[in-house]
Amino acid sequence: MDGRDLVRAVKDIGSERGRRAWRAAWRHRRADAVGLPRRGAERARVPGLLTGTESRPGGGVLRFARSELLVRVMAGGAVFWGWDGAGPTPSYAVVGDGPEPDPRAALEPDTGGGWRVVSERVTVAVSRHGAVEVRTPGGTVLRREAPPRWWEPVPLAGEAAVGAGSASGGTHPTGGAAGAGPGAVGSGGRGSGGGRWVQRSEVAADARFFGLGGRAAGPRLRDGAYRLWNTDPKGGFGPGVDPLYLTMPVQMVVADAGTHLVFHDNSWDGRVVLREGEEGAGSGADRPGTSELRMEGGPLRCWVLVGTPARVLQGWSGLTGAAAVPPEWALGYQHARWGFGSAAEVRRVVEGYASRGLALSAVHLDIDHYDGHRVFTVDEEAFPDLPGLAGELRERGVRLVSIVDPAVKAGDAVHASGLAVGAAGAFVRDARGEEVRGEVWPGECAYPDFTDPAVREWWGGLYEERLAQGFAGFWHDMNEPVSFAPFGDATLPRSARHAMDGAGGDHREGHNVYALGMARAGWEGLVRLRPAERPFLFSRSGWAGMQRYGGTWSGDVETSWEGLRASLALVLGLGLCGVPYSGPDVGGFGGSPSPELYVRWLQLGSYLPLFRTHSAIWAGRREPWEFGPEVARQAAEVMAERERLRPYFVTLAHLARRTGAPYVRPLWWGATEDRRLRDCEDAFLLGDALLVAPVLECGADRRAVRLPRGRWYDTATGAAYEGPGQILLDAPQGRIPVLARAGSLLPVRAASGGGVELEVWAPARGRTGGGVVIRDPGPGFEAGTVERYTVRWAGDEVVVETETGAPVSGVTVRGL
Ligand code: NBV
Repeated sequence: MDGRDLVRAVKDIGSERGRRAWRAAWRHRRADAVGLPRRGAERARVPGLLTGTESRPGGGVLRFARSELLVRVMAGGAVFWGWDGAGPTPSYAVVGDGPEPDPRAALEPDTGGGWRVVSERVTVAVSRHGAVEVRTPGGTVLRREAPPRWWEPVPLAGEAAVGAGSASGGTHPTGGAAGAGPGAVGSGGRGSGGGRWVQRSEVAADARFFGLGGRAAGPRLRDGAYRLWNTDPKGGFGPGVDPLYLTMPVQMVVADAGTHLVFHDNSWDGRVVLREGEEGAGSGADRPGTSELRMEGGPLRCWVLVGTPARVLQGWSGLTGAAAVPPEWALGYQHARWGFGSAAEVRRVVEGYASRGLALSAVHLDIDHYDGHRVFTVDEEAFPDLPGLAGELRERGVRLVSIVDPAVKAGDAVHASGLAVGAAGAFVRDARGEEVRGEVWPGECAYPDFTDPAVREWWGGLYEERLAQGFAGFWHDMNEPVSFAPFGDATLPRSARHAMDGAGGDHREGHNVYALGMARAGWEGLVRLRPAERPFLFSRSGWAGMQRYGGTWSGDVETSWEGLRASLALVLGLGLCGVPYSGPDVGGFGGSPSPELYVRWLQLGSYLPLFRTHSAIWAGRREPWEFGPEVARQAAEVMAERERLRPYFVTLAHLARRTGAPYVRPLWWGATEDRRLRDCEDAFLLGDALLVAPVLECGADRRAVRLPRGRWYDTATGAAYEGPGQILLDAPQGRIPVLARAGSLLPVRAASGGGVELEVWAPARGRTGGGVVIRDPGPGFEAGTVERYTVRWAGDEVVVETETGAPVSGVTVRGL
């Protein structure tokens, strides 16, 4: 117990809930004491020298004295390698059976006694000691992974040297072939035991790291240690807090020589220590950047994608699945609150927006609308006719969204229905077969095992009750998963058992994919229940591949200027990990923002995919009119502009699904060669057309904006600026600087009526431009049609044409 734990513990013991949390934490500690393998004497191992090779489709297997390595280049250019039997599947991240091997790629000898696989986009070279290099087709090294190191138990007297024991020196509870190497996993990943391993990599001295899921300290991940263990930080977070709810072993690395994404497909607890390199360090030689990944177990298997950021993310979405497109209404402004308290208060707030002409798309009900905080119930006294309320709101164009917590109160009806699932019931059990109980809002709770397909099916069916109550969207919370704990880890015991989709495993492996399974259960259930509608689902926790089922949000970001900055870092970082739809609690979760901070947050939030105000039950209000008339006026402008841009958000949502490109992109997206952009963290691109430069400093009334190459128009004044370079723009409280790229075209909502019209920003003279538009194809799963337009000068006029050269009229041309 550290100092923080102690303070927490003393505070908690005073209440009934606190006492129960104490008991739960002790139970968890005891469960682990008996259920987890003990770590005995271990020794560090490396693969040793290369002894032989064998060709396989897309590459081959390389045998070393103590290990073997499978290298495979896939059609489309993704590269996979796995140690000691680790194959690409089964995997919680990769869709289906994964891509096919590239038939043209073959293992061939490399210099220095190593071997390589050459493909159109990338070369992978393996040294005779087991170092793996990823090179561009031109031969530049993007990443060099040193031979891995792993720890295996020192065999007890009388035991065979390899494969006889687990990390404990005894039989591993998962039955995996622990001790045989870093990826000793039997069938290739799931259900593996395996010991600890470490993988050290080098990247170019100029490289910058991004990603690793949602990190408050990003988007550029500076020197430091980043843990891979989904965690509720408790009490809100600012930039110094790590890890948060949603971690992923996914790194995007940007360097002069090229961009690559690396994914270590392993859901166990781990730590990544990053150190940026330095050019001309010490004696003038470059010091490379380093990334050291230490995992507590699980397979050592890795994917690498190389190319431009757009290409890399396209490959990533091919590998891990296309992003769900939110329904059109989920791209509008949404209002959440923990503590509406009654249907009357919901009506009052909705009326407040309507009477001021402020567009409101959805209202989110938090756990206070449940009966006794129990999931899939309604407090009938406070919300006597929820379907009626939902219908009434729906007529005003406002959808109702429900929070859904995974923990089920022990003994209630949902619990009873879960107990009837399969032979053993739906809930996570400990190593002795007892149901694991934790303490959450409703009291003592059980936890559905979302790694069991039968449990997912049962859980998905429960959304029928929510749909019947009139809810149109779902907000998954507390799914790290959380069990309140005055000390130790506020989650399930690590020894708790999970089905792991048939492979069997424990919470050390199941923890990070728990929320991913919950998202899948919810998504698949909703698709079954309402086959004609795309579900709206977003989840606090998750893992690689979660975009298939929806998005995420910041969680309890603190109400402060640091919290505001962290909100942007999260959205950018998640987008680079393939999760394009997210956004913060506008105003921060737990406090009362000053009017200035509130407006700045609203301005930023209005350019992010999920645009939602939210706050804790104890926190100040978030309705714009609560901050005085000036803020109300400024907020009205912000919200009107979001409405105007809604068709653009629709296009971006569909493009994210088709191409993997996030709506919100770092400034270096199309210009990775500009090093200053790599370090620029206070602005972003929204699609191809807009550059948004939010004000993130208290008291600022202007700000510096770094521009990528090309001409940019200040959308407020129409003034043109030439990039690359830095400009200074006025940004009084009522204004967020937004620039439009010359030549860009974007769909906007027509001023009159709800139609869509095209807005074009004049190309520089002698240049052309263009853009794509995808209109909302309705609430179902239709892909929508891609309309392509070109923009060019014809004499003194800017003309817009369709793909077939037909002129398009009624376009607003700006920047002339
Ligand atoms: O359900 C209450 C809150 C919710 O409002 C918030 O958005 C979540 O991140 N929830 C966390 C649980 C309690 C937080 C103290």
